[in-house]
Amino acid sequence: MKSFKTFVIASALILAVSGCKVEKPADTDGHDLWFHNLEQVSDATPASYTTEAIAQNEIDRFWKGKAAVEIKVLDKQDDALGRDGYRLVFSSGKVSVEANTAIGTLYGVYGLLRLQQTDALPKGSKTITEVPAYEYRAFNHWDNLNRSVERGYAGKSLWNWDELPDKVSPVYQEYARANASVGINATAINNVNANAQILTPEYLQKVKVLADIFRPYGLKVFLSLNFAAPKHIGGLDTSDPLDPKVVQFWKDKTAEIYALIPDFGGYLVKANSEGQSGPQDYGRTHADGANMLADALAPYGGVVFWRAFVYDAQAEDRAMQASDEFVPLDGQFRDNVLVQVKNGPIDFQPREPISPLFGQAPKTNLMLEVQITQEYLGHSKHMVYLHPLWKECLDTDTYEFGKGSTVAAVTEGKYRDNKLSAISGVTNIGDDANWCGHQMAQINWYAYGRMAWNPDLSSDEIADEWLRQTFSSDPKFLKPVKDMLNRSREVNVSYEMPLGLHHIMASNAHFGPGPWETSYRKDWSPQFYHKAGPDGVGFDRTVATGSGATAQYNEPLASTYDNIETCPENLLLWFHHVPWDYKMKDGQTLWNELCHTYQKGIEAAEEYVRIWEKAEPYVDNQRYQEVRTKLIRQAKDAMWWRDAVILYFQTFSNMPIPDDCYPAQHTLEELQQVGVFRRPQMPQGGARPQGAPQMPRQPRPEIYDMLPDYTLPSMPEL
Ligand code: GCV
Repeated sequence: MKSFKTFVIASALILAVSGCKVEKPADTDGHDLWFHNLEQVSDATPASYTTEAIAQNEIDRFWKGKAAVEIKVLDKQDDALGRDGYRLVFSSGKVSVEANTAIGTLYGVYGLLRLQQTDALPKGSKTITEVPAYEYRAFNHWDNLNRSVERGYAGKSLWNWDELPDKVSPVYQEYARANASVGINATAINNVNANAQILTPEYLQKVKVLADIFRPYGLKVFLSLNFAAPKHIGGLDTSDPLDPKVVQFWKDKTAEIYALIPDFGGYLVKANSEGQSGPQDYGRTHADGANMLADALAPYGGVVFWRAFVYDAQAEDRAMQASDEFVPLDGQFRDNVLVQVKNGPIDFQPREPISPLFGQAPKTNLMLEVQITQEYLGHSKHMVYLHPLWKECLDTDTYEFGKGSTVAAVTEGKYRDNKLSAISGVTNIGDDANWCGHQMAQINWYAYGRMAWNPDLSSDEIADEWLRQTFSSDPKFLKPVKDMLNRSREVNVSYEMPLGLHHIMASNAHFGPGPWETSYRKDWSPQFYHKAGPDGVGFDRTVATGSGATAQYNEPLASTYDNIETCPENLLLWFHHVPWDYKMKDGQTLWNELCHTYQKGIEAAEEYVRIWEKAEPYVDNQRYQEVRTKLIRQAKDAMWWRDAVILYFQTFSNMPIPDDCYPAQHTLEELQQVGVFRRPQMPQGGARPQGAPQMPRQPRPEIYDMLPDYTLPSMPEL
C-alpha cells in the first residue's frame, strides 16, 4: 500500500516571497489527500485489522502531542452520543477519546488529528462533543462493471472486478480510511443505471471482499439494483413487485447477500427514470416497489434509498415531475425507505432552487442527494468548490412546518418520529493518482463528508481545514486560496449559467456551451430551458402564464418566486420569461446585466491564475503546475462559454455587447461548428430516430480538445 507519506521538506529550493523565506515542499501526486501534512512520528503497525487496532495505530503513528491519548469505548452507553458520536476530553496531561462504539472512537481519533493538523487543539481543559447529523452519510458511485464511470472524470472505477475477489488493491483500504476520516459510513458501489450482474453469486463474492475491507472503517456497502433483475438474472418472466415469485426472488437474494455481508446497508434504486425499469412497468407505484424491497431488507436492518429523479419526455415542465409523482405517495412508504431527492428539481445545475419535494412530503423520510462529481460544472477541468452550492440548498427554508424548516432540518428528521436519516453524494473518485482528476476537486470529497457529519459547518471553515491539511497553513497561502475557493461556485455560475439560466450546456457530454442545440427529446434541449426569442429569455414557471411550478413551493416561497419583482435575481430566468430590456434592480437592462455577469465570471477565472501564481512558493511543483495548467484552461473555457451564449442570444436581443466587456474572440458560426462536431442536430419531439446516436455518458477524449483558440485578455502571454 502506498504509505501516507511524511511531510518531507525539499531543502534544495528556498524561495524569497514578500520578504520572507519559504521552504518549497517536495513534489506529490496528491494521492495522500488531506493526510498530506500528517507527520509520521512512528512506524507502528496495527495489531490487527479491527476498528480498535486501527484507531490506536492512527494515534501511535500521528499524534504529536505530549498528552497521552486514551481511547475508550464507554462501559455505560451515553445516549447523547448515539452510535457514531464521540467526546474528546482534554485535561492536564491527557486526552481521552470516548464513544459508545469502536467506530465512534475511530471518528474521535480522526477528529483529534484534525484538530492537531489545523492548529485547533484547545489550550486548557475542555470537552468537545461531536455527533453526526445524519445516520447514513453515503457515497453513490456511478461505477459500471466494465470500470467506466458514468459522469466520472478521474479515470476508471476503483473496483477492479476482473481481479476481485482474489487480488485486492491497497487502494480499497486507503479509500475506506479517507472516508472514515471525514465520517462517510455508507457506499453504494455501482451505478444507479445498474447492471443486474452485480447480484449474481460471482459478483457478490467480489463485493464481499470489498465489504470486509471497509468494515473496520465503519463503511457499509450498498448495492444499486436493477429493478428488472428477477427477469435478467432470476429466470422469471416478470419483475412485478406484487408478484409472489418476484417477492420471493428479492427475499432470497437479500438473504444470500446478508449471509455473505452481515452488515450490508441496503439497496439504492433508480426506477422508471431515463429508461430504467421500475414498478410502473407493471402499473404499480414507486411505493409498491420500494416497500417490497424494504420488506426483504427489514429482518436484517437494511434500508432502501429510492430515488425521486424521475421525468417524462412529454411533460410540460420537467421541474415539476418529482413532486407530481411522489407527493401523492406521501405516507405510503415503509419506515426503512428513504426517498432520495436531488438538491434541485432538474439535474445538478450550477444553480437551482431547491426541489419543491423537500417541502411537500411531511410523512416521508426524505434524503438529499448532491453531486460531488462536476457533471455540469466543468468536469475535473474546472476548480469549483461545491460546498457553497450544497449549503445553499440545506439552508433554504421549505416553510413546510413553519419558518425554520430548512432542507437540513427536514432531512435530518427533526419533524419526524422516525429518526432514520441519510444524505447521499455522487462521488468524484476514480483511479487517477490524485483520486479526483483535479487536485482541487479533492476538497469536494472532503467537504461532502464534513457536511454530512455537520451541516452547520460553513464553507469557509471546511475550506480552511482542508487547505491546512492538504497544502499549507501559511496565512499568505491560506487566505487568498481560501477566498478563491469560496468564490468559485458563484464564479462558475457567472460564466456558465447566470441569472437562473439552466441546462444550456452542450447536451452530449455536459461540457461546454450549446444554447442552440435541439434534441429529439424536448426536455434534453437547451432551447426548451432558455426559451430565448425576440421577446426575451427564460422559462416561465409562474402560475398565471407559465407551467405553475412556483405553486409547488410553500408560502412565502411560492409567491416570492412567482412575482418577478420579488424573485431573487439569481433565479430570475429559472422562473420567468423576461424581456431583454427588462430593468434589473441595479438599473441595467437584463441584456447588459447578463453580459456584465459573464464578464465578471471571466475576470474572476482569469484572476485565479494570478492568485495561484502568488501561491507558488507554498505548493510543491507537481501540484502547482497541474493546477496552474487547469486554471488557465478554465479561464479560456469561461471566455468560450460567454462568447457562445451571448452571441447566440444576441441573434434575438439585437443588442450590443457593452464596451466594458471583452469583445468576442470567435463568431457564433465558428462556435456552432464546435457544437455540430459534438452532436448531430436532431428534430425535436418524438422517439429517438432510427440511427440517432445514444447519449454517451462518458466524455470522449476529443471533447476536451475542442476548445476554440482563446487568449486571456488580461494575460495575453498565456
Ligand atoms: C446516472 C443525469 C445524468 C445521468 C445520470 C442521471 C441520474 O441525467 O446525466 O448520467 O445517470 O442524471 O441521476 O440518474
